[in-house]
This record gives sequence, structure tokens and C-alpha cells, in this order.
Amino acid sequence: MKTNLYLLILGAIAGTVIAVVVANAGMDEGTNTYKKFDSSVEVIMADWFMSPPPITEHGKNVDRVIVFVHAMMAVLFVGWTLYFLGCIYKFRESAHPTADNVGPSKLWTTVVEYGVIVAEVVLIVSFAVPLWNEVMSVDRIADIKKAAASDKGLEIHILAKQFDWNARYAGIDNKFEAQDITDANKVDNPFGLKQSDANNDDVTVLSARDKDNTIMVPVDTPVALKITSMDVIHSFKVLPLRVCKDAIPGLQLPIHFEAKKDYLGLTENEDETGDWEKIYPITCAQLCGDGHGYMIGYLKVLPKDKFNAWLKNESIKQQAKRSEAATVVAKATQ
Ligand SMILES: [Cu+2]
Repeated sequence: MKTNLYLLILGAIAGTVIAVVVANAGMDEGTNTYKKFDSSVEVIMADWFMSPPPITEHGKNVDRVIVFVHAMMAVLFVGWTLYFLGCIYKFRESAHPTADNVGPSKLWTTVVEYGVIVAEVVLIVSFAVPLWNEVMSVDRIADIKKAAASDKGLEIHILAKQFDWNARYAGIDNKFEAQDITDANKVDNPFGLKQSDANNDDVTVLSARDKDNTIMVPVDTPVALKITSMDVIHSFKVLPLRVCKDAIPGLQLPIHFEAKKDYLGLTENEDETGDWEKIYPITCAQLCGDGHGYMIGYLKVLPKDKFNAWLKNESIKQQAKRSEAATVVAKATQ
């Protein structure tokens, strides 16, 4: 019994050592990232999983975790299959005509099992938890919101409804105006903004389901999203960003990302002239009703100066419209 215990401890230690050695072998010195396997990760994600390349840094980490977990599962699958076939052969009836009431020693398989558990723990601790922390960091999201005032970040409110995607920006004044549920409707005011408030310069993009009316995002800028839904549960998914977050009525769920110019696959000419924009589809990742399959949206990544020009222009335009409405209301109540 004591020997068994020692062997189990030995197995656990060996598993830890192997897992740490493997994890370290893949890690680039001093950077805490796992870029060594990137060329294989890219091929597997593109050719096997048919996934578009990620355009965010955290997206690269998401892909690494996906591939590493699959690799480990493949090793386990092959290992346990061989073990299963070995058992079928070893304990065949012709070799053991009578039942053995003691049974074989299962020590070495237990040692292997402990090794696997430890490897899984390493996978969770070194890859999954840091990634989760990076994506879900409340501090990071708070920083981005703060940076929005100095143009180094951007906050966008995303509102899902059956069956389209809507976005709201703070406008030139960098301040989100008040919302009122009594003003909200699904047709032209899902955010419930005071439509006759002359001071309201918020920018809304409603029903971003065609390529001329997209949710806009500047490149190389951290973006914090606040996602909610007007009716049922939806899920905001932009695969190239590796962003997928539920939109739940009554909750405002945060997520953040930064689209990187280096990952957009720009041509030399596009890069030089700055004359480019990239459009990515938004899909809904939660079955939300009979129009779920058509709940397409578009998100456009564009150079920062182009984005700023668009936001300013829209902000002035939409405020002017509300100002006009305010005049009409004022006249009517005179
Ligand atoms: Cu849906």
C-alpha cells in the first residue's frame, strides 16, 4: 500500500515536470506567449476548423488554446484507444479461461491518470485562466472607458433585438445621454433616447445588417462593448475578432477587444494610402427565434482618422435631427 502511494506521488511529480517542460518549451523567452507553434496553429485553424484568421492579439491566444486542447485530447484519444485494445487482447478468454478474483495491478494506469490530471491542470492554469483573465478583466474594461476621453479607447453599447444588431456611441461630447424605457421602441429608437433633446449628440447605428450601414470600429484602438438585449437572449459573435458574448435582457455584459492593423492582411498600397476598410460579419450565437438564421450584421474596421471623421459627422447630423424635432415639439406646445 505504501509503495503504491509513493508511486502515485512519483507519477504526479513526473506528470507535473513533463507538463511544465512542454509548456516552457513552447513559450517564447521573456514574453509569456506561445508563438513557437503559431504556424501549425494557423494551419490547423484555417484548414481543419475552417476559421478565418484572428485580427486581435487575444484571438491568437484563443486559437492557441483551441489547438493545444485538441492536441492533448488527440493524445488521450490515441492513448486510451491503445489501452482499450491492449486490454481486449491481454484479457481474452483463451488466455484466461478461469476468472481471477484478485484482478490485475492497476498501478501504472493510475500513475498515467495522475499525470493526465496534472497536465490538464497545467493547461488550465497556464493557458485558459490567463486568457479568461485577459478577456474578462474588469480593470482593463474600466481603463478603456477612461481612455475613451483621450481618444485612446472607445466604448460602444450594443443592443440586440429580434433580429438585428444596433450600436450606440457617445458622440463628440464623449458622454452617453440618458435612456428612457418609455421612449424606447423597436422600430426607430431601440435605445430609448430622447429624440427631441437638442443636446443629445449620441450616435446610433440601427439595424446594421447591410454593408453601407455597419457598426464602426477604429483600428489599433481598445474597444469596450456593453452588450444587452431588448427581447430574448442573443449572442454577439464576430469570429475574426474571436469575440462572442451573450446579449441578455436586463444585463449589460462587458467585453473588450482591439483589432490590430498588422493582422488585417492589408496590401502595401492600402497600408501606404490609408485608403481601406474591412467588413466582418456579426452573427447571433444563441438560437433566438424564427429569424435567428437571418440575424446577420456587419462590423467595419477602419483607420482611426476615418473613424473619427465618421463619428463627428454622424454626431452633428444626428444631433441636428433631434434639434429639429425639439423645435417642432416646442412649437406644438406653445
Ligand atoms: Cu439568434
